[in-house]
Amino acid sequence: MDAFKGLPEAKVIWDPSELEPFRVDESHLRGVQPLAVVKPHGPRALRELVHRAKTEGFGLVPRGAGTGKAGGCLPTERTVVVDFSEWPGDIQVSPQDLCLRAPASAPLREVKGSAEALGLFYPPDPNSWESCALGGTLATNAGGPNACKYGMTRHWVLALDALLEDGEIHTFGISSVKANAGPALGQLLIGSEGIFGFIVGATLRLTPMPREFATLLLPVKRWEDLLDLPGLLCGAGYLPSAFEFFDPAVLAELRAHGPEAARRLPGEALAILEFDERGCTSEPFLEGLLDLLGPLADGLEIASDARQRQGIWAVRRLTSAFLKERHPKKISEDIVVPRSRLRDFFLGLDRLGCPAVSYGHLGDGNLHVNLLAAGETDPVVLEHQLMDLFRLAISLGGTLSGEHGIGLAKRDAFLALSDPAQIQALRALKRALDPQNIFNPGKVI
Ligand code: 2HG
Ligand code: ZN
Repeated sequence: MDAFKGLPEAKVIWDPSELEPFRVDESHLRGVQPLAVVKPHGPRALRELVHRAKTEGFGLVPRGAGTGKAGGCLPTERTVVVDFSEWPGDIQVSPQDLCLRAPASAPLREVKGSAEALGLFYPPDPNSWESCALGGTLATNAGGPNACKYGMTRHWVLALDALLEDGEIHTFGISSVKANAGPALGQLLIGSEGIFGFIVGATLRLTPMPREFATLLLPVKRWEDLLDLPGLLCGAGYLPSAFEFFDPAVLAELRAHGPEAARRLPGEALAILEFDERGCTSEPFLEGLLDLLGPLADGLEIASDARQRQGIWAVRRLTSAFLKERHPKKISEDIVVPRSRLRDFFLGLDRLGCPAVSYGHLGDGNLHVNLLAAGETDPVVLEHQLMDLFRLAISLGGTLSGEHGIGLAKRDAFLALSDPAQIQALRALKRALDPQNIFNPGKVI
């Protein structure tokens, strides 16, 4: 491939058999074969790639660790995958500035670990946190259980280094929470899935590491009883750092076929609640909580040590992979509704007759609604089921993606269901920032 000959500071892969792994991520989709995969090792490679993309007319698709759930890093027609796994740079923590600098290639696990080693906390915790790369979490604005209290990735970014269409890396933001000189352009790049430019590094905000955890298993007999709880707790000043749930179908499947630890899970449905503020294991705190829960507190179990806490989280963390293994062709969505509309959402889902099972982040209304039989469903029927699901979430003041993003998987639905003025504005931005449409073409908008 002439277009890639003599590319400086880069490793280039174009042997078709070696390109195969780059056609998949953690979504149910498969990309086309890319022209090549380039692993840049420095800014010269990116400058040259942008130049060649413009002159030879191919697109550039960014890739982190390939753990995305919406197909954002999958190659489309006439594209080159830019794999940032070998992008250079170290993780540097500044306790004085309560921040951390890291390259896009840094594994999120190491980012969180470097902060923790100095008693500091970087909260974003997508389910893939042990295998994903920081760059991917920035491009997709990743979430996770802790978003319930701490917010999303975008709430923890102070500054960004990003490749723009001039082929250069530019920095947006500074190492302080206060930076108000004009609109925050860096925020536009976070969660944009690489359509405006590629994030190559970031300065992240940190906070002191919580040291006390109250981790609770809350089994219920009637699963609807869980649905008002997130709102009730928040309204009463109890903000959990995580509030996860399994509906009866998911819990039954975990119990019947899951690992040993899952077989002991109690209840017809189950919530995992965690608090992490100082004093959350004290009697007054827990008594207040029990009062609030009333009769629901009857089966409550409190993890008594770190091992038990880890055991509970291990089951929650494997749920996605476990269901995928049992239902390889399932489709998993990640709609959101405001906490106060959770009951209305599940009533609506029943009314639609949607054959779905659910688990996920009840505390912030972000639900992983799974269509287990998607593979055996007539594609036209499936399409209707998904659109009905998205419409229901939107009609309740929610949205079609809480944390996984749009990518390829939800592009059509996003275009069909969004305010046309918003899509027009996004397209105008795309034209302004990437007039030749070289950055992740065919994604999101
Ligand atoms: C989780 O919360 C992840 O487990 C994955 O966001 C959910 O597979 C899924 O849909
Ligand atoms: Zn999730």
